[in-house]
Amino acid sequence: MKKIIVTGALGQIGSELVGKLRTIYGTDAVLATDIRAAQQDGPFEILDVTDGKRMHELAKEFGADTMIHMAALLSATAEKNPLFAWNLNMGGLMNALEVSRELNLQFFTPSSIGAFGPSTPKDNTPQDTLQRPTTMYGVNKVAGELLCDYYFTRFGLDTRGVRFPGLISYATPPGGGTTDYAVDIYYKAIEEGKYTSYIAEGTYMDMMYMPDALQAIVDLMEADGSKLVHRNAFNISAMSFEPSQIAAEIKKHIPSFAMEYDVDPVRQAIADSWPNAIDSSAAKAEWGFNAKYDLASMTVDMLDKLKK
Ligand code: AKB
Repeated sequence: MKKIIVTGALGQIGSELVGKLRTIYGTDAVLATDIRAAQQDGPFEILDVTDGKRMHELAKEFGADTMIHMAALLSATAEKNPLFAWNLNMGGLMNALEVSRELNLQFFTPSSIGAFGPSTPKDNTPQDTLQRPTTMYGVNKVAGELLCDYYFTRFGLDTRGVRFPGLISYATPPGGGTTDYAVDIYYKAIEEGKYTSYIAEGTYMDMMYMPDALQAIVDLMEADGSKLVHRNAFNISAMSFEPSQIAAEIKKHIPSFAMEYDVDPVRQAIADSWPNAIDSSAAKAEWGFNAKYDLASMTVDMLDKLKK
């Protein structure tokens, strides 16, 4: 039986990922951990990822064979407190990699489109390209991608990862990201019939609906390792849009929906430094990445689920 320890299990991705993994592998096959306590339907432990000793104890006691390390600060929050972000994002990752090396665990951690910067080609951004990010989050993500590659080549650890775009979900709201507007807009469309975007019209970013993101994690972890050329930091994207396009899509279902703009210079600068649309062909070729939702089908499902 697979035994998976998940860090950051109450975060935007973790909270849905744990449920999916428990459905596939069994409730007792997944140990959810987070820095705060929560009601859970399966094994749960409090874990501060900067405490490597505790992480080792929990993984060992649970008999884990897989580590899925999700705990991290997102881009906008990291910009508010860069030193804390470095300590949490890099300290947590180093601990997770070390525990995985010591216990020989298969390892997954996400990178992000935030690992790219203003000098990266903006359109059809290649898998292997210039990465000079200008945010603390981006610096953490590039360092993390390199560390995961290093643990594979130096220690033979089975590290895997993707570069996630903005993720959109109706279940758990994100916190502190630059792409969060594309989630908030659906909540506000239902609650108030209008939304004020902090990202300017015309700013394209890659996005993905959460079910596709969760499936991508499962598919990559189950993929034949001998076929993976890149292993870590696969570009994956399902769609690219700018604020007026998502607003237009919502208007098809809520005709009175109104969009205004009040641009936040910090998050706008981050968004401007990221690609418009990345190329996911390496992920498609190496492990069959295939997103099912586009902007239209995601909008139908988000509005439907949020109305319930
Ligand atoms: C963020 O906006 O910080 C995240 C990401 C793209 O990594 N959603």
